[in-house]
Amino acid sequence: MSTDGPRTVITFGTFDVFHVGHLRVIERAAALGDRLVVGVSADELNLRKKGREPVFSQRERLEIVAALKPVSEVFVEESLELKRHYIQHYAADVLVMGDDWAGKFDEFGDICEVVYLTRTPAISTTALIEKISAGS
Ligand code: C2G
Repeated sequence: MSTDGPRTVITFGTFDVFHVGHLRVIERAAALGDRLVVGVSADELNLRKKGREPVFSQRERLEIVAALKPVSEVFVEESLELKRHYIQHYAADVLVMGDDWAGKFDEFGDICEVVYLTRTPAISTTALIEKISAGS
């Protein structure tokens, strides 16, 4: 956590089948500081935690997120258990997550501000995959 200088915001996500809900959380996270760092979850982490491979590979997901105007830096999030390490490594002042994670990261309140943003309603990667698969 830094007292002066640019305010760094960090957020994490899979950002698979990138959609407007992802864009909005990134834009709103960036607005909370001067520099936004995004941890994009590794393919291996997804397989372990969600039991399926993302549609887009981590290399592609990183490339998409890195190209967004509000994003200053991206890195691969190798493990959910490394959050404290990542927050400290990037000297983040604020951790932002969507409110599907509400309360889950309060333990990091000792090293940064923790903010949960309301999810964009009615859109998700899972729903998109289902819709595309159904061909409707
Ligand atoms: N999001 C949102 N609105 C939606 C869908 C997603 O605001 N309609 C937000 C989520 O709350 C999250 C971010 O977009 O903050 C990325 O969502 P996912 O790709 O689903 O990320 P997730 O798999 O939840 O992250 O350390 C966390 C891990 O990296 C996993």
